[in-house]
Amino acid sequence: MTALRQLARTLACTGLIAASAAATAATPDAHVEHAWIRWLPANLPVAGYATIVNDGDGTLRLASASSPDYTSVMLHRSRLAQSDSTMVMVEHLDIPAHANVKLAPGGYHLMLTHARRPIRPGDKVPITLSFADGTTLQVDFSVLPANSSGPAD
Ligand SMILES: [Cu+2]
Repeated sequence: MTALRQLARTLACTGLIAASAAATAATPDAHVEHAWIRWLPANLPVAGYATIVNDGDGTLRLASASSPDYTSVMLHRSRLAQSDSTMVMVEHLDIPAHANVKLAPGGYHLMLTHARRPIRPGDKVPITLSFADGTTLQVDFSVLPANSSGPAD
């Protein structure tokens, strides 16, 4: 690669970073681990799982989530009632200070419906988590096969 092309690339990257930083709201003192989606065929609704870690001194309240790849992203909780499992909508999810909350099969999850593009295992789906204090966190969720039990560590 010539020096000029290298410079052009560097400038393009810098511009991109500056533009996205300006468009993004403040981020909370938190991070997300093990973000993944269990892929299902036939454009069925899929569930997103992750561990949200609150690194801050105050409770963080997850208020909503959205993705450019799905029309709707809802916060759900699975409940095992007798032999069958039901899902209920959750208004918000509190992550205590210096603690984490796991979104995992059988419990809390993000319910993603109506994919806007064909989604396959191996894809990344960006999801923006919005918190009650106005901060947002954008996380890439890895799309894993239907029989997966989560990302390998
Ligand atoms: Cu659900």
